[in-house]
Amino acid sequence: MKTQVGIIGGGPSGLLLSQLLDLQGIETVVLEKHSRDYVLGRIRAGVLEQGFVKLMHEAKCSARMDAEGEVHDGFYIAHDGIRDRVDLKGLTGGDTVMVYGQTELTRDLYDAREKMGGKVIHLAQDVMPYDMTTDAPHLTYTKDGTDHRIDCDYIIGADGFHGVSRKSIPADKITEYERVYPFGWLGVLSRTKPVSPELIYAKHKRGFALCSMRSQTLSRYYIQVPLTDSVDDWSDEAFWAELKRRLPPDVADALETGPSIEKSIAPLRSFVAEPMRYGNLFLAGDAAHIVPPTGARGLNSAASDIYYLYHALLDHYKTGDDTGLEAYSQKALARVWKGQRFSWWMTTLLHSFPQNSSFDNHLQQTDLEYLFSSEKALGSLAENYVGLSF
Ligand code: RFL
Ligand code: PHB
Repeated sequence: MKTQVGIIGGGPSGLLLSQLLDLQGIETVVLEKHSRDYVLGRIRAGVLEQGFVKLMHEAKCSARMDAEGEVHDGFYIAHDGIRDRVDLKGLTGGDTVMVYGQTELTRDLYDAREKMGGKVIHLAQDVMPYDMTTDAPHLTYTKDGTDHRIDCDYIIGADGFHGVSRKSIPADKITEYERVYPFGWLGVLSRTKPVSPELIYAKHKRGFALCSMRSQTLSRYYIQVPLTDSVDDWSDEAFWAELKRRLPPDVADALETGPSIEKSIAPLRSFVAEPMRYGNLFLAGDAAHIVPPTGARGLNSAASDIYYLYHALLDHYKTGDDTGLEAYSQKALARVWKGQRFSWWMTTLLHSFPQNSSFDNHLQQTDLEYLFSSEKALGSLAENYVGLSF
């Protein structure tokens, strides 16, 4: 098989790029290791910034998101038994975020690809990129016991943190920066009414907690847990009891509980690989960088990669101009690092760190007091949360 752009990974990054390029008449093939149901079964992001929403419009698959997604003008930070509101709209002069689940967004992208007859190959095993430093790179994979080869102009590594793309770059050609946090997030999805119309990020000495949602009948809650915990250690009852302990009393009293329909633990990690290009292999999204979910930046950082890559490939195919491709890594990384800084800061501000000294804890508390005493500090938080411009 031959195509122009071979994409490894059928998550949001790979599907969005494929959809955008196809709309411009540029051929793509997406190779996804798992089944469609498996990909849609992963419960991940919930908050999208405006830049992402605009890209979904450009990709012509925003109808359901526009109808069912919720626009949020702000969120709360709970601490010391109270809630302080971050007025995103007021602080940024009109910017908001969209609450729409990654599962639904991925489903919309799959549907859009299917409608256009896009090639998305599921259950593609042992995908490998070859000859990335030549003008004729190719991909190989196995499906149903048969070996396949795809020749392409460019390969896009959009296969997430554990994918094969980044790992296929020689170690001396890539630098990795990493911070691993000594805790994870235990997440629960439940068919209950969200406790608050806006998200609540809660700082508590027992650990961080987050009240989020997917719709007015579907709630998503998280609590900080030690890395040594497993899902089996947490019955639904234990989860709800611990969540309540970490919320202000009025919020805890209003919390509607119910059986979990999904429960999982995600470790927290900051990670960046530089550069995001090796010859004609370009990395995008979680394949190149990971953030702790505290600032809701992960999927949104992927969106800016896709934006830069889409325009760079468009320039190449439409006008023969390669300056966008040459500048891709540098441009994408400049924004990625700002997302890293913000996610690290939000994580540091709101979590309980087992190794912290009393001095560290004082600084953390002061950081929070400063935040809610300064419009400028709040403005900076809001500007980053709604997403810096691409
Ligand atoms: P994905 O979604 O990991 O998709 C990669 C795809 O590649 C496939 N794959 C392969 N395919 C072929 N061959 C191989 N060798 C392959 N290896 C892997 C995988 O099966 C998969 O389908 O990466 P992508 O597309 O870059 O998207 C990134 C986002 O998924 C991620 O950044 C966000 O989910 C992060 N995130 C959040 N981001 C936000 O912007 N806002 C949020 O509110 C938010 N909340 C979250 C989050 C992530 C979380 N977890 C579980 C890590 C909340 C959580 C709990
Ligand atoms: C979510 O709803 O899953 C979610 C929301 C905000 C975050 C992280 C996760 O910062």
